[in-house]
Order: sequence, then C-alpha cells, then structure tokens
Amino acid sequence: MNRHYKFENKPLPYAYDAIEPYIDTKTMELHHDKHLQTYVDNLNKLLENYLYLQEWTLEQLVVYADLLPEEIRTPVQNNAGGIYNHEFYFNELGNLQVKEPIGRLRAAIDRDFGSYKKFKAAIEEKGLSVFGSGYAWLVAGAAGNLEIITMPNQETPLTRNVCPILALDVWEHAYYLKHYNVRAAYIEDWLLAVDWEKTNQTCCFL
Ligand code: MN3
Repeated sequence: MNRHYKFENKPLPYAYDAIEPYIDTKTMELHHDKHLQTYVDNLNKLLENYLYLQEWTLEQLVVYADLLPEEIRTPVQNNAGGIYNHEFYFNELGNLQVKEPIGRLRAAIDRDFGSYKKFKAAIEEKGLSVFGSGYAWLVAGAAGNLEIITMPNQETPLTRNVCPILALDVWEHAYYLKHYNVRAAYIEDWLLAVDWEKTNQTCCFL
C-alpha cells in the first residue's frame, strides 16, 4: 500500500487458500478483492480533487478526521478506516503452524486475562457483542496492558490512543459463506488462522 494517495490494494501476503479450512478461499477472495478494493477505490475518488489531502497518510486521514473538509469527512473516515482495518486483519493471518499465542504475547495474555482459555472466552464474548458491523480489537494501553475493545463499522483504534495488536472483523462478509450466521464458530476458526509468531513481534505490550 502506498502511504498516501493514490492508494493501492496490495495483494494478500499469502495465497487465498492459505488459511483453509478455517477461513475459506472464496471468502478471502471476495473480502480482499471486492470489499477492500471498494474502500481503496472510494477513498481515491474522494481525494481526487483535494490535492493537499493527497499528501496525507492513511493514518493521518483517520486520526485527523476533524481537520477534513466537512463535505467529505464521514466518507473519508469510513473508507480510510476500512483500508486500515482490513490491512491489519489480512496481515495478522496466514500462518497455521502455531495454534496459540506464544512468547511475550502469551505471557502478557496470561498476565492480563489469567489464561489463554479466558482470553479466548473474552474475545469471543466481545466479538459476539458487536451489534451489526464492526470489530473487536486486542489492543495495548499506554501502560502496556492488554484489553479487548469493540468498535463499530470501520472506526479504528488509532483514535483511542491505544496500540492495536489484533483485529477481529465481525462484519458478516468476513464469515457468512462458510459459517453462515454462526459468528462464534467463525471466531473460533479465526483464532486458529492468526499468525501468532508475527503477532508476538508486536512490541507495544512490553
Ligand atoms: Mn471486512
């Protein structure tokens, strides 16, 4: 992804079928090539006539939304957030070798949730609590403490002054083809598709 306009939809960092059977190939194709692509196209279109905003990074567009011209503020927030959140989500998946958190992340989860089992229950509960479309995020607060927060639609945790570690997309397009309406089954499978080695390299929970 270019850091500013004109934004591009980078290919997935793994094959569409890389996280079968947990998340199916067709869902990954549609999610990346159609849903994320639409956010990219929309954002580029919105910024077409705002030359100074074409210098802004994705993160700046999200965090400094208050400074955007009113007539494009909400759609820029929605589409820039959609790109940020989806890149985060796709980048955290793709390695099926390690099935559970490891290393420093595991230690931080044990410290702040009591155990991986309790963390699982907590993120499942938070993911199920999102009414309609949105995300549950594992984030680290300023003190490095882990917590799970939910955000509606395409809002991002960057606006909450926390460091994002994992994005759980619970929009129905993320799971409906395989898991139908059973979001809990999708969340179970998503945990097995997370690249825990990569996630353990996030450094904001030290
Ligand atoms: Mn999505």
